[in-house]
Amino acid sequence: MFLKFRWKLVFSLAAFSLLAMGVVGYLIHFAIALVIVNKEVTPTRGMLYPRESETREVRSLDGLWNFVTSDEANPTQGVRDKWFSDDLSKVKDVIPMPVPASYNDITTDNTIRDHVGTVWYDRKFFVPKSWAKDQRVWLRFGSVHYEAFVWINGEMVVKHEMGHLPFEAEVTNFVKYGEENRITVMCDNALIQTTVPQGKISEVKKDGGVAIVQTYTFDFFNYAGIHRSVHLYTTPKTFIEEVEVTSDLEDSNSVGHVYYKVKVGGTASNEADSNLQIRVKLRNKESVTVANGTSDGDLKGALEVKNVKPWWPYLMHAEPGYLYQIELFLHTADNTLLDVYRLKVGIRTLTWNNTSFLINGQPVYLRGFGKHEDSDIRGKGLDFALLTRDMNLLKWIGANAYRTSHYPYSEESMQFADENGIMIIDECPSVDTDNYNQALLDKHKSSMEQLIHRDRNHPSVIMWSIANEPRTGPFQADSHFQFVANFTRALDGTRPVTAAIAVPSASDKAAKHLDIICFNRYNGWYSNPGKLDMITTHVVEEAITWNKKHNKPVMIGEYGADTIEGLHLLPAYIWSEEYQNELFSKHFKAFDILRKKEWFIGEFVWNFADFKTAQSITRVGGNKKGVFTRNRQPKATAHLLRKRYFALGRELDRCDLPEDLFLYITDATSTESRGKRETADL
Ligand code: GCB
Repeated sequence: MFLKFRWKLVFSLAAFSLLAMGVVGYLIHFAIALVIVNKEVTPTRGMLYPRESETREVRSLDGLWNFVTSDEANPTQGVRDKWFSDDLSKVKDVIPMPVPASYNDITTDNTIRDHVGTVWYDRKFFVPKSWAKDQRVWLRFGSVHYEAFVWINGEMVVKHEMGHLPFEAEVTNFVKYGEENRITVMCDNALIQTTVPQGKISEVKKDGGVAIVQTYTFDFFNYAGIHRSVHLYTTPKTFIEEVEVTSDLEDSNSVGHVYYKVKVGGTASNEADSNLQIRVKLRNKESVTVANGTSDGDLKGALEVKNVKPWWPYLMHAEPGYLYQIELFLHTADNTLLDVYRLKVGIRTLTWNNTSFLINGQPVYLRGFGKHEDSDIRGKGLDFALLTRDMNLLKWIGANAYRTSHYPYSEESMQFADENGIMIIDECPSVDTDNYNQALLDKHKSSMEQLIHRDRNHPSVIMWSIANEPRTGPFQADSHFQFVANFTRALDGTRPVTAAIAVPSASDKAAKHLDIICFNRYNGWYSNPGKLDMITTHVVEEAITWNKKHNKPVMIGEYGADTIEGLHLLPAYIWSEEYQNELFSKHFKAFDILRKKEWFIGEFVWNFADFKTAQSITRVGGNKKGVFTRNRQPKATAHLLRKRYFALGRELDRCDLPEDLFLYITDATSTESRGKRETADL
C-alpha cells in the first residue's frame, strides 16, 4: 500500500526496538543508523512551466474545490474506504475551499486551522473532445504541502512528497474526453524526522481523550494545502520535455552566448533522437530576432548575440532584468514541426572567488531580505496581488536581493525576479536540520534536485542555499552537508552554494563545504536584548572570525528585532519602532566597517514582512520582525532602510535616487550658521 501512516509507523518501530533490545541496544542501533551513505537521487523529469504555444494548450483547475478533513486519529480511513472512488460529498459534508490557498485560515474553525494529518479535496472538470486526438494531456501542481496523493476518476495518477515544489503526471489515459471528470487530492501535512523540513508528532492527553500534536522547531506556521495553481496542459505525442539554458559574456560584455540543451519526451521507439532537431530563435524585448540556429544531433546548441544587453541586477544598471525570449521549435528531419516552447532568458555571468562575488565581472554587494510566502487568510497560497505588491515594495525600498527563506517560492515569483533584476538566493525546504539519518539525507538531496531542476534557467537565481540554520555542531552534520553541497555543485556548477548558519563558527562543521558563508545572528535581540551598545562590535568580530576560518566571502543572512507597529517608546525600548530603527542603525555601522574588507558581500534583514507563526509565548500574533506589516505597509524602519539601500546603490553603482527619498525640511542654502551671522554682525 502506498500510504504510510508515517508517524505511527515511526513510533511503533521505536517502541518495538526499545522493548526488544533494551535502551543500550536501541542506542547502539541508532548510532549505527547514523552512518549515512551517499546514494543516487532519482532525477526529476519534465515539469516545464505550463505555457501555451502553437502546439500546446493550458487550462487552469484553480477555483473553489470541495474539502473535508480526516479524523486525526484515523488518517488512512479515506484511503481504506476509497473516498476517491466517488464524490467526497457522498462520504462527508464538504465545505468550499479555494485553490490555490492554504486551508488553515479560510474558515473560523480552529480544528481546521490546527488539523494534523490528511485532508481531502475534489472537483469536477471537463476535458475538451479535441484533446483526444494525437496528443498527451498532463496534470501539473505548482505545489502541495506537504505530501500529495492524486486520483482522476478514481484512479491513482501521482503521488509526491515535498512542499513548495511542482509535480506532474501524464493523464492522457485517465481522463474522459468531452465528458465530466473528477479529480481527488489527499494532502498530508504531517512532518516527522525524515521529512524536509522535520517535525515531530506526539499523542498528548486532552480533555476527554488524546490529541495528535504536531511540533516543529522553526517558527513559521506549517500552512498546508494546494498552495499553487493546478493546470491541465497538452503536449504533442513527441514533445520538448526539458530545456536547460546557460549563458556567458565576452568582449567586455558586448557579446553574449546562450547555450541550450533540450530533452525530448515520448519519442516513438523507432524514431531515434538523431532524426529530430531543434530550431532556435532568440528575440529581444522588441521581438526582433537577434540570433538563430539549429541544434546538433544531441539537441544542444549555442547562439551568439552581438551588442548584447546583459541581465543586470536592479539599481546596478539603467535597464535591469533585461530578458530575451528563446523560441524552441522541435522538428523532424523531414521538416515537420512537432512542438514549440518559449521561455525568457537573461544573459549574464556569475563568478566568485575567496574575496568576492561578481555579476558580469562587476563585484556585487547584496542588500535585501529574508522573506516568507505568507499573508492573512491565504496563508502560503499563491496570490498575484501580494506578489506584485511585494515586488513593488522591494523596488521602493531599493533592495536588490532576497533569500527564499525557508523553502522554494512560486515559479511566478521567480519570473517576477527575473523581470525586475532582483537576485535570489534560492533555498530548499531544509530548516533546522537535525537528527541526521539516511532517509533525511536522501530527501534533502532530492529537495535540491527538484529545486535546481525547476529553477536552473532563472537568471535571478545567483546562489543555492542548501539549508537554514541546520544544527551543524554534531559530527554527523559534516558528512551530511558535504554530501548535499557536493551533490548541489554536481547538478549546477554555475552558481555558488551557501547555507544560512547560526551555530557559532567554533563548533560548526558544515560551513567548510560551502562556497559562500552566510551567518544569521540576532545581536540586541536574542543575545543581549535591549543592549544597543552590544551590536556593532559583535557583528564585526563574528564576520571576521568566519572569514578567517574559511577564507571565503561572508554575508549576514538574518538580523532584526520584533517590532509592534505603532508602538513608540523613547528612549528606544525593545518591541518599539524606535528600537528596530536603532538596532538596524547599529548593524549598518558594522556592515560599513566590514564593507571595507572586500570579502563582506551582503546584508539581509529578517524579515521583509511580519508573518504567522505557531502559537507560542514568544510570539505576539506572529513574528513581528517585519520591516513591513503583514499587510505590506511600512514600519518606521522601512524608511530608514530605504535611505540606506539607495545610498548603497548610489555609492556602489551610481544609481539615481528617488525624489521622495529625502523629504523637504528646510531650504538649507538660506540658513546661515549662528557663527557666520555673529561674524557678519561685527
Ligand atoms: C531565525 C530563523 C527564522 C526565525 C528568526 C526569528 O534564526 O532562521 O526562521 O523566524 O530566527 O525571528 O526568530
